[in-house]
Amino acid sequence: MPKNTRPQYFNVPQIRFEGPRSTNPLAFRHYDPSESIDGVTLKNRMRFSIAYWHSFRGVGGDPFGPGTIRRPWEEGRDAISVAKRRMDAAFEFFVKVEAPFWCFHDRDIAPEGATLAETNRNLDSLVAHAKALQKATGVRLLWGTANLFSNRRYMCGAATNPDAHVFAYAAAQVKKALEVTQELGGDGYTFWGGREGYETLLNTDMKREQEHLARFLHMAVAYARSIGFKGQFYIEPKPKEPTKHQYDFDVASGIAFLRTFGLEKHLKFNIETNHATLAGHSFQHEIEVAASQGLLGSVDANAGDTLLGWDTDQFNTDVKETTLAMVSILRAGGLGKGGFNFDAKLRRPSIDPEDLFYAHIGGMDTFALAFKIARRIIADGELGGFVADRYSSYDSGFGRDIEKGRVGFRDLEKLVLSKLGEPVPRSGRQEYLENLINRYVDGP
Ligand code: XLS
Ligand code: NI
Ligand code: NI
Repeated sequence: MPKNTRPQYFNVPQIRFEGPRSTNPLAFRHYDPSESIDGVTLKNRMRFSIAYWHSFRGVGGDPFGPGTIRRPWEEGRDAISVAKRRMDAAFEFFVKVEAPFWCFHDRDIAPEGATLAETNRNLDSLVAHAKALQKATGVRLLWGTANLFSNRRYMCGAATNPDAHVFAYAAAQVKKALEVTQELGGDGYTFWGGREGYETLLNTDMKREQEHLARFLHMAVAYARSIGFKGQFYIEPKPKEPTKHQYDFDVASGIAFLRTFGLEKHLKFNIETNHATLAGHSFQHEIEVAASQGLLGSVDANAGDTLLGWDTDQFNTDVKETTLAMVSILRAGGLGKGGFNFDAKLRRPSIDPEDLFYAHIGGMDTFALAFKIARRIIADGELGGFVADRYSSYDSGFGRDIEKGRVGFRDLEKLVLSKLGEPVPRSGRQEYLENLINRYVDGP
């Protein structure tokens, strides 16, 4: 990456890889961006991305009080020049932590104006600024998206709003967001449900709302293709929050939704760890469900808190959780045009600019280490071999006939009565396998 010649906003040096023994808190221990593994550098393999909304718009506010985080570049009266300075700071950060990608919502980067036309003009001026910064630094856009949930007009949803006027407004907003994503060379575009869900069925026509959401997605895909956008579309499931019941509850219900409305050819899943756990699933479970249908797309790399029932969006430092997820990701052939986007935020008392560095260094190191461990687990073959052996009765004979649909209940009854008799139970060896995983996680 070319040297950043702009004014420096962070009093932190370029973060370097120093190896697992390093005790420098401002160094990578596992993420060596230039390390080539299986012919691909870690930088190109992990495709780490910084989420603009959390790291450059989040100020630590919660329902009990306003933000605690104050950044020097936020001072000033002219919203557009503040937005530009903020973006300069953001790109300095991306370069310093060697993140090759970023992600943003339209409204993260530019303020809304009094009319949609004015809002679009504001966005255009920040997109021009972003384009120059991308060119100067080599940082690219992993995916774009639109904020269809903060403004009051979207209080009852965007595509699922009972008022067609709001649907139309959201369509106009997403049209522009797609153009902007295309302009910045984005590799993808994400639809997270936002307020697409409901609080009470007393005032909701659920069937109609779901049909409207599907119609909206078809329109978005058609428009994007018409302007030559070749990126991947993602749907990001979440079971609850902000609405009590979100329509994209989890990957399984998302698959049913996509298939019902003929959208499965156009969208894959962007899976967020914290959304998985809020839905009562593990991160790995959601990845497996998507991968089993060839619909694994990208990852919002964060973690929830098992003791709290909301979307805490923390940086993930759990090597075991990420390793298991990574095993499933690698077996599925990786993320393709997707990446690991740190949709994660600092805790409210983590108010210093350095905290942004510690947070991302920890997240990057954890996922890079998980990748290396998962790769060894797969290469050694013991785990995979165990599972293959467990299902081997389906590889030949009547087991194969079952899988191929060559036998029915009559044949199988005959077989059991005449030949097979009582099955011999075999241990599932869960504890043995848990120890096996620990050997990799704790081991050299
Ligand atoms: C919120 C979502 C959101 C999406 C992008 O819970 O995770 O941040 O990733 O709109
Ligand atoms: Ni997310
Ligand atoms: Ni989240």
